[in-house]
Amino acid sequence: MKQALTRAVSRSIGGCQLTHLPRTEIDVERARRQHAGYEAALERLGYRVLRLPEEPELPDAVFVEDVALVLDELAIVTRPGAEARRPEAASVARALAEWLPVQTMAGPGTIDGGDLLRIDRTIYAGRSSRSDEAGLEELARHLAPAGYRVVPVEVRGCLHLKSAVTRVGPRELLVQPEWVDPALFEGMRAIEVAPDEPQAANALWSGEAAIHPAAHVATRARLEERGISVLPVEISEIALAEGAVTCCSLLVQL
Ligand code: CIR
Repeated sequence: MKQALTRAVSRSIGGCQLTHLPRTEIDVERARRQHAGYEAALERLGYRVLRLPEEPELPDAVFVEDVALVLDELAIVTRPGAEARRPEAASVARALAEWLPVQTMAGPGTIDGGDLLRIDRTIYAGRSSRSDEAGLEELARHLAPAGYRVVPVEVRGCLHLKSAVTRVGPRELLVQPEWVDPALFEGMRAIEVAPDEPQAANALWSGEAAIHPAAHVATRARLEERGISVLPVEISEIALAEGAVTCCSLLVQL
């Protein structure tokens, strides 16, 4: 069974962490409608969606991807780089523990799940303003016994590794080459985002199709030309909080 874990948009999302965007007003009800559309897209791809209740005091809690890495045999609960986001982790850990063994990072290092890109048994880990060397080392210690290797990757100019690159096929990556070097990903073919859509590299691939922000039409055309089926979702309001499509769910294969 394919399970997706999400969390309702917080009424306080307007107070979210921002790194590369100026603060603008976020319409909570519109963000919630868009989030429901995103969950409907997950359901169309065969996922059963479990939505955790809203965390009214945690503005970024909708971005559940950042607090865990879910693999086939275990989940690692991360220690997010932004201190204000650390209280998001406990409730996600409890939900994941219903499905698979959970290990929790002890620190002092930090990792945001948005910096972790899994390709088979390799976890590419972005060194970013959120994920540091000690965090990457601790992650590697948790994952080595299960047979995963952690490969550090330099990213520049964006929040997370998965702002710059995501998987969109068995051997295909969607890449923003200004933010990460596509040559770092062994055995993978890069599809570049359209030049006038720098934010378009974040897609959520299910194995059959990719959920992708509706606004990035030129990049969508590039994906479709390569035979990748795309499910466009409207996430303009969520994007104002520097969120995209991978960050709003954790996918569990049961
Ligand atoms: C943050 O800066 O932490 C949130 N406002 C956005 C997090 C987006 N997460 C992701 O792309 N994995």
